[in-house]
Amino acid sequence: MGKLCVLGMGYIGLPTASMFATHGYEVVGVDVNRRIVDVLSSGEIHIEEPGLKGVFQAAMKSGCLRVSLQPELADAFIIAVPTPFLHDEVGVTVEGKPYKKADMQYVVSAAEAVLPFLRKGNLVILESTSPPCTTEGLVKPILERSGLVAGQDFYLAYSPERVLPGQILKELVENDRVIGGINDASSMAGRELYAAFVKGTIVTTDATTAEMVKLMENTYRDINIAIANEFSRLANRFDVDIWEAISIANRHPRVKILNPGPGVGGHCISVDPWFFVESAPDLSSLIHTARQVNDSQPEFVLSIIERSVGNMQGKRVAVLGLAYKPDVDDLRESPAIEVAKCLVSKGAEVVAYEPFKPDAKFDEFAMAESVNGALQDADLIVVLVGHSQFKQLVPQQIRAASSAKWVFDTVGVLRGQEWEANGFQYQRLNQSR
Ligand code: SAJ
Repeated sequence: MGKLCVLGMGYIGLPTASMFATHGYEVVGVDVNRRIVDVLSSGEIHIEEPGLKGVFQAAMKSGCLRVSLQPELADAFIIAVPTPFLHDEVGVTVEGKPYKKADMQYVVSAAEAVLPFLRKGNLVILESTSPPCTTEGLVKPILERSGLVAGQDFYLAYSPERVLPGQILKELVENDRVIGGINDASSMAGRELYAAFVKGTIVTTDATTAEMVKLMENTYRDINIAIANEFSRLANRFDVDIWEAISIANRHPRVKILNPGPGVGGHCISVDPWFFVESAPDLSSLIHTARQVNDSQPEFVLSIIERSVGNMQGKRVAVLGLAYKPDVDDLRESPAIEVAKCLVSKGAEVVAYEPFKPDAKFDEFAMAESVNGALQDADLIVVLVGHSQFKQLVPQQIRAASSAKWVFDTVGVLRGQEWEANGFQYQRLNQSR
């Protein structure tokens, strides 16, 4: 056991720091955001994740976890900062197709923050999802500015986080863990560290393979969701209920089509495939196309709504759900927000309700504090996230609270017949009859 600095107190860094602290390590959780450091220091957490508060508070109470704006001397450093894409800079392929580029500034500044505290024998792990060759090509040269040689004087490895938001604590422990060292000694040092709490198999490889593995996992899922979304458009063209078609196709023993929806959001799957496209645009046309399909799904949802409702000008829309997926509070890259903005751009008046982030603010549309607040005077209801709470909506009660004519269920969570029995025109995504 020893002392650990975890840089980045977000969705990955905070649970990781808490787990190490409850498994015998002295941990300093570092974040550059003073508000986050203040909230954590007061014993509260700034993100919603089942079970996280309990583990974090146990770690703080035990005295093994502290939070700070600065790293300090330690045995190991884990970098778990965001790698979003640049919002105001795009690349263009030789065929003229635009692609998004990774914003590596947080990884660079985290590595630079470690630099003054790096000592012989230390271990540095990068967990942030990154384009191939980041550990060798970006992080290693920064750390070697210390005069120490990576792999010889200190250990360096890439170990991707692979946990599913909503199940982070369980998956941190149970998932297999990949450690990609820049040499064998670095992989071994990484394996020893994570063995503190990982019950899954710890697989060692080299750093660039580990980076590719992470990107391949999320890209694979993105492409599979893209084909589900494309099937939904085809089903719409051929007047087929996509949900029925998928459930029948999935009876084939080797077919498992995922769910179509309003698009792909979150900080991972909608971002990571771009790292391949950016690194090798000439080799990534399938990946690129899947991204474009998923990114344009909000417009498809809008077209479905317009087909039933007609001109959206002046229509009052109750939008239920803004998070990027069910039962999480994360709004990053959420397609639901894109759908809401598309509706506004067509002249609709949108009032949105997001139970996990009721205080979120948007320039384009208003937020309600409850389902009923959003429903007031609505002409149509659009369900954009399959939150458990929305599955429990009782159409009789909604009828009493609202004179809305249409209900669009883009995530297939409502029982359509009950809504129809209560006088709503109910439509699931793509269901055209
Ligand atoms: N989605 C669909 N249809 C589906 C499944 C998902 O439209 O059938 C949408 C969701 O609504 C959401 C998006 O895709 O908008 C992504 O959701 P997700 O649950 O598939 O994945 P994430 O982004 O929450 O977490 C993923 C996971 N990766 C894989 O499953 C390969 C997780 O294990 C990673 O650790 C995480 O990315 C990450 O941090 O990279």
